[in-house]
Amino acid sequence: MKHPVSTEISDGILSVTIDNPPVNALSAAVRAGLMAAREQAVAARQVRAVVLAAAGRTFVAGADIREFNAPPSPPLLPELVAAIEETGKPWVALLHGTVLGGGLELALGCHARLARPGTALGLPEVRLGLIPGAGGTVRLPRLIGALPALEMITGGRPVNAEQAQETGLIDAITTGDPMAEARARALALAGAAPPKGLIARAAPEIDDAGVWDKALARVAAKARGQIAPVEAAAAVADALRLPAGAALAAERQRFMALKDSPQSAALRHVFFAERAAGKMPELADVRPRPLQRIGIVGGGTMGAGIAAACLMAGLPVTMVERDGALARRGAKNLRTLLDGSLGRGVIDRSAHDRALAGFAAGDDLTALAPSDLVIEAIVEDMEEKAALLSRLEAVVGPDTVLASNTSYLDIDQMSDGLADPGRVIGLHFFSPAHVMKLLELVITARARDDVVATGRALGRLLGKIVVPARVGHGFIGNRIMSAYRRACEAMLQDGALPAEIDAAMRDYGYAMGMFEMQDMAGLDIAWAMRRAQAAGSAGQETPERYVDIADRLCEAGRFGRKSGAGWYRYDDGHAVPDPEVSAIITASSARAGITRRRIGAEEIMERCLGAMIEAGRAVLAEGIARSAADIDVVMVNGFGFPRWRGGPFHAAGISDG
Ligand code: 3H9
Repeated sequence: MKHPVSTEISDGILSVTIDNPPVNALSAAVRAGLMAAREQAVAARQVRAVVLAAAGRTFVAGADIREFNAPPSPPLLPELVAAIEETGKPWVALLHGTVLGGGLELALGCHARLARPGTALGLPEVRLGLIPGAGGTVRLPRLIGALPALEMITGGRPVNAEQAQETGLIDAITTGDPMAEARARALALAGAAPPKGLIARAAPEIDDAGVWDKALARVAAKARGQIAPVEAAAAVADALRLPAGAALAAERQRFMALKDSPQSAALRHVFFAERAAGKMPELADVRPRPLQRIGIVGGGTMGAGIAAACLMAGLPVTMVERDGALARRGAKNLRTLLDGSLGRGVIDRSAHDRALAGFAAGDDLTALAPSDLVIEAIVEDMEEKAALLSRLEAVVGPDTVLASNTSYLDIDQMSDGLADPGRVIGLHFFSPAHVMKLLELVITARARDDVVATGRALGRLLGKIVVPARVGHGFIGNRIMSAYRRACEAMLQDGALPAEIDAAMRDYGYAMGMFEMQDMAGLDIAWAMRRAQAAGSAGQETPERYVDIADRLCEAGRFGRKSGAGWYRYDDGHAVPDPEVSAIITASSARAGITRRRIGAEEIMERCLGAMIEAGRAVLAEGIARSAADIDVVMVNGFGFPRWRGGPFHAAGISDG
């Protein structure tokens, strides 16, 4: 096998190239190769300076996460970085792609950093339940200052090349031939005196203790049960007050403890599960159909959200509504979403304007004729959707893929009346569709492989995490969500109150409890669906235990936040427990003949998780989901399950084995 690190000496410069696809992770072999290159730089008298670069799509994207399940093998990364720093000859890192984690720490061991345009740099370790473990918390503050370093290390968000240049993280962005510029910089640094590394610098002073304390408090408040961000902040604080050597040792200790923590194991599980989700070996040799123009029917929240997602990914969209007024409303909805994305800095002005320029809305279905893929996002009604698919089939070309965004309905039944049901798939987006990363790709019974591949290709173009599912009421996520919603409502009838269940879920790590979330989303749609189900139109099994509390709430006009009251009352926008709701709940218990009892937080979460696992097992047994890991990905990315708990199956200690 080719060695992942190669070297070449010319004109006094040792060029070191890392070539370890796909992302040049710092495996043991790469570390050994770099250590050997460092020895070569020391030993070879003609070498005056070193340029470190990487082949392929990126500079080093971090330590090799796959190695984290075993004890590290030498040379260790902190030792390598220190050795590079103390070579006695300057190293210049030439960066491109995503310079992350151990990759950035490696660059911080060098004596100068140049980045090609478009490079992103970050220390995302907290997202894996870790902190930088190779000197990042000690060197970065010495380079860019205490507060910017705290933000990068505890937030985990990468910065772009321009921001990196502003803070001094990189010395320059290359403008011409990057390698020539890096070589010139290396020779310029090669002088009589050995170059000083960042570790030799004094730690920065904190200018304003009040601001610093507030920043630390913000990290703790945002962590919501996660250890890594708090540990990361503590490591940066250590770096400011301890001698460098002691701070490095303290960082390493923290890193090693976190590496073996359940939180990091859970986050690493989700990292790999997300990447495995979209892998569909059966499609390995299947070419997706072209995707140049997307059609969307329906301009409500979902239709507009999907349109925004497509437009922001550079795909032109034609939206069709039932009449001109609705089309104008759809266009307005879309504009609001794009403006919001501009306001949040997700897109810049030119991307915003390009997105708008690629958009058309109207009330004529024939405008969808040139579309490569049409997504219906109309009202959740089988007959209406089935009729729409038939009308679409008459309008579009023979190769156009038709997709339904239904959340629950049987798409096989929906496409029964089509001449070519093999062109139909489900693309189940989550609201807001331009923000949420999850996409359930529903593979209908008759879908052709290239149609499925096209759905997956669209998901990837939109930057979604694509999880394949089969047809079944509520597919993966909503089926499981319904089960634990029922479990929560059963607990209300057994003795708990909404605020107790919500608090237990928040303590577990959810941003919001079940009932706060329902109030936010509105209770009326689910109510209408339950009534439709009761009337038999959705053809779904009835749960064994029906709890009527939500129905009573809706009958009392309590539809959630938007109506000023739901599971809570809203005073000045704040959720307040409402005695009226407690009365509705206790009356329901009495009607069901249940003696109410106190249900503790632990039991609440046990019953929630138990319901998720039971429904998840059914979803697996019926072949609707491929794996427990896929279910974990769905619940984390679509339903607020705390990522650092790894998803319900990981949390319950169940793996695909
Ligand atoms: C760290 O550095 C600790 C140090 O501080 C201290 C050490 C002592 N290792 O995401 P993609 C694989 S912690 C191993 O689909 P993209 C990935 O599994 C690390 N494998 O591509 C996939 O494999 P496969 C800090 C890795 O273009 C393939 O590469 N760094 C690693 O959408 C392609 O990945 C991070 O947390 C890795 N570090 O995104 C960065 N990274 O093809 C984590 C990726 O078999 N990585 N793979 O499924 C990322 O954020 C994204 O992968 C990246 C590329 C942005 C780099």
